[in-house]
Amino acid sequence: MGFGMGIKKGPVEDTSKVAMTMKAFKEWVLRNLDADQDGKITKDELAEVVRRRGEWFAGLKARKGIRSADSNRNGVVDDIEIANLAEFAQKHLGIMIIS
Ligand SMILES: [Ca+2]
Ligand SMILES: [Ca+2]
Repeated sequence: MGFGMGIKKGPVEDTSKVAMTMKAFKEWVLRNLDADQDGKITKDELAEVVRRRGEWFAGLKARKGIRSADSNRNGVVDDIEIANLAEFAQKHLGIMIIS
């Protein structure tokens, strides 16, 4: 077992990737990212979870993540857009989506 999964900066609590299905991922997002439980993920909610993982530039990364996932351009990731966060989650949240 080595460190072949990419370079991590800063204090990282858990470097292992958690594998989950897309369905489980959506539930995870709503449970862990949606702090105010309104079914939408805002930039601040996304930034908070990135920050908690010890990544730098959490706000910046969150803004980029929201922008790429926000298909209907209303500034937040809606329930139906959560699947679009999969790539972000694999990059920044240590999650691996399996189908
Ligand atoms: Ca929310
Ligand atoms: Ca949206």
